[in-house]
Amino acid sequence: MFCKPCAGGRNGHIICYPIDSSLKALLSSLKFVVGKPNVLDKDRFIARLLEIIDNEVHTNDGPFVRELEGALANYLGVPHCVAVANATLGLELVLNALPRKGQVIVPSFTFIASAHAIVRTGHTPVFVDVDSRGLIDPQAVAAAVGPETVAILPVNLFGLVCDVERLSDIASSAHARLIYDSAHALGVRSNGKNVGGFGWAEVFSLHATKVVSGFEGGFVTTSDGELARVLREARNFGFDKKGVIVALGTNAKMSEVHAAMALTNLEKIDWIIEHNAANFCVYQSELSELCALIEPQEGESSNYQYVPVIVATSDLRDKVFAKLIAKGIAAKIYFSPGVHSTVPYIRNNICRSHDLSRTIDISSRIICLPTGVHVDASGVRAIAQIFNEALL
Ligand code: T4K
Repeated sequence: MFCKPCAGGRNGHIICYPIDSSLKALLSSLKFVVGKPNVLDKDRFIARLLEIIDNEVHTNDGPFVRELEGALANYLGVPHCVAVANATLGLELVLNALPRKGQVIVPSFTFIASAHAIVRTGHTPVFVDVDSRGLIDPQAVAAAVGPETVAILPVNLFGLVCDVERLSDIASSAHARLIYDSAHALGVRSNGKNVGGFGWAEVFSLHATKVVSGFEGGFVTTSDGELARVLREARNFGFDKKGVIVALGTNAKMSEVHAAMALTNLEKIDWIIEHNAANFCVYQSELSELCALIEPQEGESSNYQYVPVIVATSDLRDKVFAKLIAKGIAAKIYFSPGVHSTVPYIRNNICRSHDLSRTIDISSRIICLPTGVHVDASGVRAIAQIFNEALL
């Protein structure tokens, strides 16, 4: 038994679950796992791998990276797609491209990377609260914008979509850039429009746990050609097309192996989303009325890669989590605590200036249940049964 200080649990709270230091050992001991990678065509990936070896181009804007960028731009209907090593670096590159340093408004209820990227690029995060589904609250954003605001960074959490219209209006009147953290939202649509086409830029993750895995990886979409050029230079140490150093760049390039994996899985995205959607329907019908599944709203279509559920109290949430783990079901507590109350933010006094009561409440009661290609309807029923029993 390994006690992990709160990847899952309230601030300062400790939950014990059977984790070995090796992920392999963990996975073999568990039946259903939040974040188990979706991989559907191993042969096609291996064929591409052999091609990479024969090509002798392993990285540095190779043919698979270009093919992936083209395929993603086409799938999302966006003019520019820039592949990067991961979404965290994608966020950093976009934030570095802002015309000046200042405040960036961000929800506290998010993965830590959304906020770290802001701080690591010399900006100051201003944490605001979320709505009842855990998405940034536009009213809170409107109250928080000011002369120091350089950007608003909403998060399309769990493959749900923020209120893009209101956020766009607020950003334009505040002369602030709108940068979406869409790490969870590949394949998601809002009122017929693909996520990827909103704001100044959107940043997606291709991490192993996401709907489309590239092992690791990410990409930025934008309709701003100048931003796309800056990002391409910045991901490659600051070299321009002619090989001249024109910027203080970094190494955020995607390798050919990562691109080949992402491309192979992207070819199956429709199938994966249909499968996740079917699992979600079973969760909807099987989960007890004593909890609330966070669902897409009318006009929204999710990729259903996350199954977030709000439980009545934090004690009950912890009880359900422990019971699931004991039964070999690796649920996850995404996200707790809110970023504003994690150690580095408290230590550096970047905590809370605005009301974050919904963040505190949701993060103490949320739990995410397994889905993905390794879970089918009978698996969902088994998970729901254990979940429901633990609620009683
Ligand atoms: N913005 C948002 C809103 C995000 O959620 C994220 C990342 C980012 C930005 C940054 O994206 P990247 O820079 O990563 O591209 C995981 C992921 O590491 C992270 O990518 C993700 N969000 C976050 C929500 O989840 P952890 O700490 O939960 O990772 P870990 O290792 O516990 O894995 C989660 C589960 O997945 C486990 O139950 C085991 C399973 N798993 C994981 C891996 C890596 C597997 O079965 N196989 C695997 O290879 O953060």
